[in-house]
Order: sequence, then C-alpha cells, then structure tokens
Amino acid sequence: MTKGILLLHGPNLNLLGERQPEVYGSMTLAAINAAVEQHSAAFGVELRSAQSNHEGELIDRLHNAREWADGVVFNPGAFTHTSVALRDAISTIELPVVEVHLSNIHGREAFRHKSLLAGVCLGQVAGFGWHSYILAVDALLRRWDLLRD
Ligand code: CA2
Repeated sequence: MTKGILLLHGPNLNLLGERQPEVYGSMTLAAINAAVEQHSAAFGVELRSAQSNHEGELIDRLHNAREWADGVVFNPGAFTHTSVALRDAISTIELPVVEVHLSNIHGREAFRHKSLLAGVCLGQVAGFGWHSYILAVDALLRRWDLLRD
C-alpha cells in the first residue's frame, strides 16, 4: 500500500526566501515543498504539504493526518520551544513525527535549545537548511523499509 507523509510548517515559514537568507536559506517554501514532494514520489510516497501561523490549525492538521498519512515531517517553528498543546497533539495521533529545523537550534540563543516536542517525536533533524526536510523523509522511508544502506 502507498505510504503518505504530511509535510507541515509552522509560523513565519511562509516568509522563507524573502528574509534572513543567511539563517534560513534562499529557497521559498513552495520550492522546498516541490523538492521534498519530488524526493518522496521517487519512493512511491505521496506527500501533502501545509503551513499555518496558528497553533490551533497546526493541531487540526495533525489530527486530520490520522485519516490518510503514515508519518509527519514537521517544522513547528517557534512553537517548538513553547507549545505543550502541540506536544500533546503529537503524542495523541500515534503517527511517527520527525521534527525538522532549517537552522541548528542548539547553536543559537539558549531559548531555542529546548524543544518541548522532540521527546514525543521519532527524532529531530536540525541545521542542514532545506536538506533537513529530505533527511527527515529519509528517516521515515527507512522506518518503512523503503530505503536501505
Ligand atoms: O530553524 C528552524 O527551522 C526554526 O524552526 C525556524 C523558526 C525558529 O523560531 C526556530 O527556533 C527554528 C523561525 C521561523 C521563521 O521563519 C522565517 C523565515 C524567513 C524569514 C524570517 C523568518
């Protein structure tokens, strides 16, 4: 059966490519989504992407993923460091979720070092720019035995 991945982006990531390219790179969100979709499709995996600046909508997207997705690749943006509600949503849906960051949050300000979400995720990928998303998809592909070596 074909696998499905929800690629979910949190607050301010709609601005990618427009501001702070030295921190977050120069690719737009649309270009990242297209590249990650192409990578997933090469393994027969359907990828659907969404972005929201609103915590509640991100929670709704995670709940809805139970209906069709087998895993989630999630950049929660600044909610990474603040949101117990997103942590609860991730643990509730019982899907493997990979936390993703463009920047290396552990090398930045102290308030970014702590993720409230990482402990309920399959794992975390941070610091590789847009390629972090590819590495996160690969983690799910390996879990499903669609990628080896
Ligand atoms: O490195 C990441 O991917 C982050 O999740 C990005 C968040 C930040 O709060 C996290 O600590 C780490 C910020 C996203 C802001 O996105 C922008 C994109 C373009 C221009 C300005 C902000």
